[in-house]
Amino acid sequence: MAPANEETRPGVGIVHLGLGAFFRAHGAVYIADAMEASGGDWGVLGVSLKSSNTRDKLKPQGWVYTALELADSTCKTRVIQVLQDVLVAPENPTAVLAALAAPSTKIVSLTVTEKGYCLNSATGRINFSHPDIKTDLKSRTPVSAPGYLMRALQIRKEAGLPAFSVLSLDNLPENGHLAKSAVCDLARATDTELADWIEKEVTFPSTMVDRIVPATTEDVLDKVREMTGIDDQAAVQHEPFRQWVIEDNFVDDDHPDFAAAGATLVDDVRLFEHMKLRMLNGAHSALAYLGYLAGHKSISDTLHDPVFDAFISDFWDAEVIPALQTPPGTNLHSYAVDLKQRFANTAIRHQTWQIAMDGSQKLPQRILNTLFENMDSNRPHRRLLLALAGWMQYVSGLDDSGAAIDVRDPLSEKISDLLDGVETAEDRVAALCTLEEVFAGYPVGKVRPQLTALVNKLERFGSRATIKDVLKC
Ligand code: CS2
Repeated sequence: MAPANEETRPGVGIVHLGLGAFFRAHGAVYIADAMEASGGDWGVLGVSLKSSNTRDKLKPQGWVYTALELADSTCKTRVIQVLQDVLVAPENPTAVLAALAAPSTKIVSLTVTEKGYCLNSATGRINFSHPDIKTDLKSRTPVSAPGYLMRALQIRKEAGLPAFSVLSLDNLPENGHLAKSAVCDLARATDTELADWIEKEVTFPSTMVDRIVPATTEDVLDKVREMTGIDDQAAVQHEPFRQWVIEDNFVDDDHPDFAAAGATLVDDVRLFEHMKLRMLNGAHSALAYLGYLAGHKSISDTLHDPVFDAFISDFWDAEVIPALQTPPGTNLHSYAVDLKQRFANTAIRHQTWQIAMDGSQKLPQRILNTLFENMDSNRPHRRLLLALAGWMQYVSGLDDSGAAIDVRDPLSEKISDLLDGVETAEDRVAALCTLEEVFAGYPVGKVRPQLTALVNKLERFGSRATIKDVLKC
């Protein structure tokens, strides 16, 4: 692909940590639109914190790539040119720190996934026993995202440079506040003056991000080749829908013209985040676990199964919507109708195993908060319990046909140790309920008998039959 003309390239104003497909198909597209509408030096320097794969694919293409938009019966391509360079942190941490500390860097954005914040999920504070955090406390060469942010801010403070804004695009409730906790906790344990400076000078706007972006597959690369004649190894796929609600809280009010790109700037994103995390992501996780157990490969396959279609409408109407406050300008019932259409998009093959990954990091904000709020308020919560039982059955390692499941989760070792030699559904549920990282702070003991009954049914009769049973009552 042809790299953009040197003379028209914008300067770098944003450093992005975690250059996965989601950012390339969502945040980068908003930034491209904002620059097209209103200009500005908002070019992005991407940083991969772990592997060199993305850099290796993008480099020969001059950092330019194709975004493939897939709807049921139409598809479009668009060339995205906002990236100006890509660094691989473990190869050159000094260059990453220099980019973060550059006076031209106004925003550092993040898609490092839930586990990348290195937080203790029960407290929302940094996990000081995390191996990356232990390293970051000892060395000036960081490895974690909070470590890079803290060290870069230390360099900026020492050099008398202004702070930057930290913009999280991860699916976490109040992601800005969590990013702030991670960075400030680490700073406080390193240098209290730095921690005070960060608290005063750095802003951490929370954002709600939404676009379905499954991992790129060979089929996507083939489709792009067929449509454009270009062999683009770094192409990304996405659905037509996109949404970004951003807390309007930037250092010096300096940011791309996000509003011109269609994002919504608000004083408080919490209601939007709750709606999205609990309705979209909660349903995604429920469908991923229960659908996978039933043998469904993708979310659209799962939703085209009438049992799951009925289940998910009921899940929203009976248990999720009643626990939500409506964000301004939104109708939760229409939101559910639109979500179902988005999930049913047959051109998007969002794999159930992909969404099922990292469940220990996702369950609290997607399922558990709603479940235990409903229990507290005497509202129905059996469908949410079934989603949780689905996760328990999934991590136990066998699907409905008896095939082994490859469980990918930062706690997978701990989970398999807990389940080692455990025979009955009752004992499995009891063992999993001891996972502090997932259940601390939730009265999980109170739902253990119901959970056990559901896991038992899942094991004996399979996911579809158990859903039917839950829908009857
Ligand atoms: C999904 C999300 O992988 C997952 O866990 O639920 O990536 C989801 O597709 C996005 O949040 C949609 O905005």
